[in-house]
Amino acid sequence: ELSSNCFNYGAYHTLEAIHNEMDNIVKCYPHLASTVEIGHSFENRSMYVLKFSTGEGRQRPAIWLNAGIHAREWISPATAIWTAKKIACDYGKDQAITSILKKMDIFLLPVANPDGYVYTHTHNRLWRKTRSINPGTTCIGTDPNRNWDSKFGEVGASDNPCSEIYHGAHPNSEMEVKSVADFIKNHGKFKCFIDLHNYGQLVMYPYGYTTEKAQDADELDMVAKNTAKALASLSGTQFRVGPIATGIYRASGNTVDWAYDNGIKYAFTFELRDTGHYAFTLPADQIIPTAQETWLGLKTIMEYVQDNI
Ligand code: PAY
Ligand code: ZN
Repeated sequence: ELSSNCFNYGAYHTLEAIHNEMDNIVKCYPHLASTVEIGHSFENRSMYVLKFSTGEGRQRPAIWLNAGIHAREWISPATAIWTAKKIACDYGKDQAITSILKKMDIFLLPVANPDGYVYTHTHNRLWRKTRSINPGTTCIGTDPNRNWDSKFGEVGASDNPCSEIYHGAHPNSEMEVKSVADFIKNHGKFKCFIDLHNYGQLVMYPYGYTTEKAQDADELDMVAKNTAKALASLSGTQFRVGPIATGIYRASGNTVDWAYDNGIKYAFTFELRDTGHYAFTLPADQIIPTAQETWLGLKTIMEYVQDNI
């Protein structure tokens, strides 16, 4: 059922193809799905979001699924677009997603860094950052996962525009980051934010900017452990669990720390397959298995959120 049209979910796609497939999903499921353009990138590409909602009028509590903030992490947008189709197909059939969508809306941004993503197709497969111009240097781009307004410019971010972890000139200097932050603040009812990266096989939660425990760390750790368990149940893929700062390294100004410090308690970041063998160039034959196992993890979090808000 996941290949009912010509889009091949088991292949990596260009930005244009992903945006087209988002439109197709809306055409096939007009009562469930719609698109929202939340802004534009530095090079004026669309920040294109799929909204899944069964509620009329009234603004429901919501979940944000974020993917492709790092350009080279291709498995992230590929998993996201598969997930979009899965949500659409399973609504009304699968009890869990049906009941989640009775209470909450889901917003999914498959390519949060469209300029970088295009650049990985046209110039450099391993580009990570945005493509914004930095005054006074020929080095291009900011790390959008260091550009959020949460302990901006502290540990684990660089003030050197040539660095892969350059934090940018100021918080939200990247239009891509600002678009998401503004949309979420204006909406006001987001309860969950999940950011998809690779690689490493980890389910993490705040904080990245400090090794001090977040107030809800015990609860988030429990949810993350259940998420990793659900994920492994499909084909045994092992995910480690912990806060970002100790699970991987310290990273200030990151996405989910910002979400958490802005009242979105259920903030998680996934590092999808693998553990480093193929790393960013995960073969396409792993897209569907990765998306399928990730889906079990995402559903675990979303069901928990539904029951606890
Ligand atoms: O997922 O937010 C997170 C943790 C911090 C990530 C970061 O921005 O540095 C971790 C890296 C990522 O997915 O971007 C890990 C990968 C393997 C990398 O590029 O080092
Ligand atoms: Zn990343």
